[in-house]
Amino acid sequence: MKTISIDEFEPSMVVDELLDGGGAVRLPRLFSEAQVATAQDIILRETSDHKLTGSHFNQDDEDAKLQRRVWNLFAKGDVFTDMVQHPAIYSSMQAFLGTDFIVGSMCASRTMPGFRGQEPHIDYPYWDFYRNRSFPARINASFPLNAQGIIVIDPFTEESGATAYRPGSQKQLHYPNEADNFFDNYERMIGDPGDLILFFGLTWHCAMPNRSDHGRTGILIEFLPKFVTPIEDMLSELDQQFLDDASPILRQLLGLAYPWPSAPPHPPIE
Ligand SMILES: O=C(O)CCC(=O)C(=O)O
Ligand SMILES: [Fe+2]
Repeated sequence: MKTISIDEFEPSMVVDELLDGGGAVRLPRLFSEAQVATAQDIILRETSDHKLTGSHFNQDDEDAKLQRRVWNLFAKGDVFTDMVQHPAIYSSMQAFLGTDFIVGSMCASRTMPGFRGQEPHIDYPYWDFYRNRSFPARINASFPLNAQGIIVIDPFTEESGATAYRPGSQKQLHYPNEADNFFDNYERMIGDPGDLILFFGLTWHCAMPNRSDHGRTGILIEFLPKFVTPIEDMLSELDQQFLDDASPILRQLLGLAYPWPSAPPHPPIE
């Protein structure tokens, strides 16, 4: 995976590597130890065994115990809204997805020791591309409808289950199947706490088994062009005060700068 230090970083490097290179880049130590520690505390609290015994949790759902999620991090603490607005994220996503790009989901994924790993897949809005007839004619991989960010919270190692991916697989729009033998040929997204990994969601990838003795937490962010519907309903959990206090960038990320659908007469475009 190409590593881009913050000193050499240019948005075009991210665009070129995601479209024409391996499909993924790492920006080391974008976030401070203090930010990582604050995020970790909140995620551990929200994914504790105690929380899992809540009435909404199905005790038989072994997978949910081993891959614990915290949805809608916008509603879980300022540290998450600060991190997602980092200038290196904002400028590279503007270059990759268009200036008015949005966030479709921001969640934490904490895989536990014993987690068996995910199936290789591609991400929303391509995530059901095995139903390719539900997509427009001649849709292709020449331009992106998604980027994924991972903020590394626990060390991403081979042992802990760092995300696996097939470099170059993003150049063809194809949902990975048995015949692709993903597990015969893949690389890992290895990273340290505070690193940011960005990848094009058309790159075949999956979380891998956690064979370590600790949880493996990453913050997963889905970025979309302005016109793709977010996968996660983030707004209904955010109160009016949050929205009133939100920066213009945060409002854009939440889709609030995009006026459609609207009741006619339609708003003018600035
Ligand atoms: O947690 C990971 O390593 C990847 C997760 C992922 O790809 C997903 O949930 O779509
Ligand atoms: Fe994924």
